[in-house]
Amino acid sequence: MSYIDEVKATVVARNGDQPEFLQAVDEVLTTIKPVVESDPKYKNNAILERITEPDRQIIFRVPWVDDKGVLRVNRGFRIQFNNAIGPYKGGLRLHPSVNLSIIKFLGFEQIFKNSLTGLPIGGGKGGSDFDPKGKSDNEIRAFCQSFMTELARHIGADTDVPAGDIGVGGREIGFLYGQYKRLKNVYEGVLTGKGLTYGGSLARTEATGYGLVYIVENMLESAGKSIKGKTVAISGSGNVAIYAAQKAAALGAKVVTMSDSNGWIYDPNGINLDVVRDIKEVKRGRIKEYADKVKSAEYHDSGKVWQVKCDVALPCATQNELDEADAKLLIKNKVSAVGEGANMPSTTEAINAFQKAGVLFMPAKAANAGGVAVSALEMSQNSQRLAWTFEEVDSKLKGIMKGIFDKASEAAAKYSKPTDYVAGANIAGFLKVAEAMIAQGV
Ligand code: NDP
Ligand code: 2IT
Repeated sequence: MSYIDEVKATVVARNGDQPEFLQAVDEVLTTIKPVVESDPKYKNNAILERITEPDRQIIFRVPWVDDKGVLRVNRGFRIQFNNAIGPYKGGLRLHPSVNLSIIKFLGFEQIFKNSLTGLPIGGGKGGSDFDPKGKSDNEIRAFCQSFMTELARHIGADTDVPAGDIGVGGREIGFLYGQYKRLKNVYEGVLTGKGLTYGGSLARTEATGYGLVYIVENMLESAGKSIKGKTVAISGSGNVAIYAAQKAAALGAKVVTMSDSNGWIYDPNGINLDVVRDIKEVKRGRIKEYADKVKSAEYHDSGKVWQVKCDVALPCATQNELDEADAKLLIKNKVSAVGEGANMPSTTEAINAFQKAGVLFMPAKAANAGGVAVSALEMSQNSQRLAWTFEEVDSKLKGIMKGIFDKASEAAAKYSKPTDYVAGANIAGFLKVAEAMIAQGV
């Protein structure tokens, strides 16, 4: 049995009940094979055994009191996966589907994504099965304070720096930060995605969506194309989806779809983002309301956005939201590029279908790295006690996305096919972390 297959078997035996984690590990180990087999040092240093086992897995009880005075209990997680190249860094997800498998897959992906940014950040992720939908501000605050009461002992500006993910935005980061400060009496950059009045960075809100469009544009340009004039299908209507749509429209594309977990909208005239932002960012409502307000739009509560004909598809909602049947439909409708704004939104079979059909495909680790990259820039600003302008941060983000595109392209050309950005991103991300692990001993 090859070294890779041995490690895969061990990971399956240890984590058989964690399908999302196994899916993420399988993709990385399969694609980095040419590198791992090119030098015995990876096996001799047990790099694959070590990189697939988190440094630390913290699971804790989160008790809080709801508005009716009823005591509720959720489960909290923080997975500190790998800190070879910097403090653990990665978001917190609040969604009822959260479990150990989901947080471990996200933490594992984060190791390679963070490495690709070129910035000194390790991989981590956390969250809870708490459902923020329909909760009052008071309940959100009660939950966040209780969650941080336990989390605070495990994190720190030089140890582990959480941020947002699904269900965690500016409001939640504020409550979490306030509680950390109260417990520790330290004013430090322990979280990113903070408000601009207390250490947040300009352009962090926009960063993931903007970065996604920047790297998709890099990929299209390398094939002699551009996003200008293209029809774009986006799923989701949260932080990543909204700012991907904004940047795509600014570059001359027409975004025709968005969605949430209840349904999706199609607006052949191009989505009016002011309306979406009012529904989602201000009123915390449902995407259905868009069709009540904009007459050219249709609302569907079954099917998916991928049935709409488009040139560019940007899945920006959640894992495994785009399966093989969706990929085949997109291919039939002549999609030319796919960029993953969400983490692992395409199933393995969907990725294989896109690659086989010659669709340009930019995987999540590279495509959505702009968010964590600007989080790392927020950490730099906090350490310097300075704040950079929007233009400064945005131009750094553009440079970082181009750097990621170049690294993924070079590794793809060297070890696989020039446009195999899946292998390219995994290999380029892996090489830096593995080098650092070997240098630091066991
Ligand atoms: P938000 O909470 O702002 O938005 C999430 C969106 O996805 C909502 O429209 C939500 O709909 C939809 N969604 C979430 N879960 C599901 C589900 N199980 N089924 C269908 N729709 C769902 O999160 P973000 O925009 O921040 O995150 C979106 C994706 O991007 C995630 O995969 C996240 O990990 C990834 N990401 C986020 C980064 C960031 O900086 N925020 C950085 C890199 C990646 P509904 O409201 O109905 O739940
Ligand atoms: O998946 C991700 O990269 C994020 N949710 C952002 C993490 C961060 O630390 O900004």
